[in-house]
Amino acid sequence: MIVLYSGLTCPFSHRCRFVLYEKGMDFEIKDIDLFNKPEDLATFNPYNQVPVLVERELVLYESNIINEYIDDRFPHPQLMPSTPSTRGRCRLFLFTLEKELFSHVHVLENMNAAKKDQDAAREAITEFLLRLSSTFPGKNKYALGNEISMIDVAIAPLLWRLEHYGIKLGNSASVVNLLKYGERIFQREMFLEALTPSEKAMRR
Ligand SMILES: N[C@@H](CCC(=O)N[C@@H](CS)C(=O)NCC(=O)O)C(=O)O
Repeated sequence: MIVLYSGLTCPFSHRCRFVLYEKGMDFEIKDIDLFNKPEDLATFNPYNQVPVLVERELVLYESNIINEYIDDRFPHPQLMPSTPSTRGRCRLFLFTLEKELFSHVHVLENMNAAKKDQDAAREAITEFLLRLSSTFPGKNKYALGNEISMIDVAIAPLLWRLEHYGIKLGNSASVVNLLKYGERIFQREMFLEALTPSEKAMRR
């Protein structure tokens, strides 16, 4: 059985929990207290971070890598696109999200980060989301069309946390469209199932 070592408020763990629930197979989630990490975490992940997936001999870390593995192993519903070129584009977009958004999310998740660094992170996330919203998701229901994909999974934990992080995007038409897209993901039964109590408390 798949075991996921997961943080109670970690946006990266949130991605993996969401995928596990969407796939509807058997798994176990081990809630990890990041202020009191179990010793075996560092033996699984040299960076001593969650999420970590363990399945028999296989140990994986990095949320997007874990999620691609789960998607390969349990193909329904398929979250990565099916052709080599669309898969390539999807991976490139996932990379852009890590570079432009989640590098700053790391700062907001770091309790010891200086206030000026946290403010700069908020500003960088706001700027990128405003730019992104002019084309994304456009008229699509989800990022790649009518079906949920790995891109929706990757960005949803950030959209869920906007208020929690103190990020205000305003109410231009494109922002409203982006936020409605977020709501569409949040309404999925498995998105709600995958939330921890601490994550549920992030939005009223
Ligand atoms: N790039 C990693 C980021 C994982 C990450 O930053 N995890 C944080 C919690 S949200 C963590 O374990 N922090 C504990 C630490 O760095 O000591 C991923 O996508 O999985």
